[in-house]
Amino acid sequence: MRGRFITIEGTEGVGKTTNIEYIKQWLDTNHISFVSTREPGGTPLAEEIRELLLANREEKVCSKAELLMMFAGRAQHIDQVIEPQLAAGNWVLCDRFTDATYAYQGAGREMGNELIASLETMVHASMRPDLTLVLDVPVELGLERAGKRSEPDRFELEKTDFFNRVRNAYLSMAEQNPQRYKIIDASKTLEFVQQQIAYTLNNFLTTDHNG
Ligand code: Z5A
Repeated sequence: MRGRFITIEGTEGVGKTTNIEYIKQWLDTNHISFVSTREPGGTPLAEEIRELLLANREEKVCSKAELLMMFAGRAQHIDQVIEPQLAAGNWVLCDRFTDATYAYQGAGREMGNELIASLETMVHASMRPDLTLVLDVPVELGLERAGKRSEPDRFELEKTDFFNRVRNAYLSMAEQNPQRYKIIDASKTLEFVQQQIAYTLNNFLTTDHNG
């Protein structure tokens, strides 16, 4: 049986990295074999593209170049990791996927959805995540949390307006497809956030996952 594809999304500092560790424990507890991966990145080549994308540089990166690099890395990641793992029956847990492109490039960079949809079709046809957890916090709180952690990368230097467009895009995608997207209120304590995640995953396992 094909594995399940779970993605985790949200704006800066919402707690994806922190909660992925919790989801990995949940998968282990449920004896589900899985790989944990991320975008941009996930293979040696795609990780090199990630470095190019995140580096602060004097040259302005044009939005189309950024978009194409996202999808170049994604094509490699799907070919080398995501698709073979799902086909082998393993679950794939991915920190960000194409929804991030709709949110950051489509809404954040104001590129719109049309170009992204055509690249999405080219790169992964009708393949979509089975479940997407959208960790949601007010932008200011996420930036405050992220700011305590490390030097800002090229994306983290964006203004609050940019991240509000990103956040609204995630909320709008979730509203349009509540079957796949589950919004987690990540502004609460970590304990409460993880209770919400466990509830969502347990539901997914018993209702959506027929294996
Ligand atoms: N990007 C894009 O533009 N287009 C695309 O298609 C894709 C990506 C795929 C890199 O992503 C960048 O790529 C990203 C979007 C763009 N933009 N940026 N920046 P990334 O996922 O690698 O990086 P990130 O979004 O910056 O993630 P992050 O900053 O690592 O945040 P996080 O993983 O969501 O948060 P965290 O490290 O788990 O938590 C942040 C801090 O908050 C940390 O100190 C935690 O201990 C604390 N925390 C977490 N949860 C809580 C709670 N509940 N209470 C209190 N404190 C908490």
